[in-house]
This record gives sequence, structure tokens and C-alpha cells, in this order.
Amino acid sequence: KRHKPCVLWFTGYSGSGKSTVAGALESALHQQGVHTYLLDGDNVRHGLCKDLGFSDGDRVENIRRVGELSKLMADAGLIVLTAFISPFQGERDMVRELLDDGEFIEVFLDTPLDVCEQRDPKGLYKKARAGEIKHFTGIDSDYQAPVNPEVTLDTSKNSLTQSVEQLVAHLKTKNII
Ligand code: GGZ
Repeated sequence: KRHKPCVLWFTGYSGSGKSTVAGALESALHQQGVHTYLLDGDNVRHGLCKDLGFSDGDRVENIRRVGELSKLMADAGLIVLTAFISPFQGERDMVRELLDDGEFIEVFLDTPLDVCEQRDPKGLYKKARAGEIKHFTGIDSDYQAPVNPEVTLDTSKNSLTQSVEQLVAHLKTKNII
């Protein structure tokens, strides 16, 4: 099926729903025959970025590499989905600048921090509160909410299906799919 390449850049706290929503959107796109690739910590931080930790500088470098990789994949014609906290506006803007106009779609997972902390799927917030993990986003490391995201989702208010529908509608409005 014909589509325009783009990068759907999901940003938000750990536990905000980035990977879940991106994965569900990817399934919906596959059903329509759209060729996609999902980049997240699981397939990037163990390989391409395995030398990086969670200092501000390492996060900047993580996002820079993922941004450059996303550009190459979009050049290959894919719809790229990325699910990284990507806490800094400066780096998100840098990726936007790498891409052609309209190709970068910033998707803000605006799930409140206290909800993310309640979910705590991997027990990481608990460890961060106990001081066992340092520089944890939202606890003792900064998160800069997007200034002008193309799409804002709150997974504490909307179902997964609703989030996917909102994104599919956006892609249709922009003539991407
Ligand atoms: C934030 C951390 C940290 C610290 C480990 N701070 O919920 P998760 O587990 O699966 O997702 C988080 C992931 C964040 O990696 P990113 O590459 O997305 O971060 S960034 O964009 O800022 O470079 C979390 C886990 O790694 N994790 N330590 N200190 N998240």
C-alpha cells in the first residue's frame, strides 16, 4: 500500500505508554499493508547504543543516534516509530531539523507522572525512590514536556484503541496513509 515515509517520535515518562501505543499502532499499520519499523530501548540500547547510560550527555547522544538512524530508515521509505523518553526539547528539535518538512511527528504521551509511578511495570520508580537507581527521569532527572507536539495522548484517560485511532486519524489528515 502507498504511504509517505515519516517518523512518529513518541516521547514521555517511563511507563507513560510509548512502547504499548507505538506497538499497537504498528500492528494497525501492518494490517493495512504499511511497511514500518519500531525503534525502542530494547532493540537500540543493547546494540547501537550499548555504550550509553542515563546521564544527560548519554541521553543526548542516544537521541542523536536514534534520530540519524530514523532519518536513514525514512529515506528507505519506512514509517518509523520511535519510543524513547527523549527528555530534552533541544534534541527532539534537532531530529525534527534533520527531517523534511512534515516528516517528523512528535507524539507526546502526557500521562501524569504519578500514574506512571503507580504503574511501575518494572519496579524502576520504586528503586529510584529508594536511591538504588540514580538519574531516573521524573525523580532526579529532568523531563521537558513538548512545546508544540503534533499529537498529545493521555493513556490514563483514553483506551489503547482510542489512542491508536487518534494517531491513524492524524496520519490520514496529513495524507501519510
Ligand atoms: C529513565 C531508565 C533509567 C533512568 C533505566 N531513567 O520503562 P523502561 O525502563 O522500559 O524505559 C526506560 C528506559 C529509558 O531509556 P530511553 O533510551 O528511552 O531514555 S532516553 O530517551 O532518556 O535516552 C526505563 C529504563 O530505560 N531506564 N534507567 N535512569 N529510564
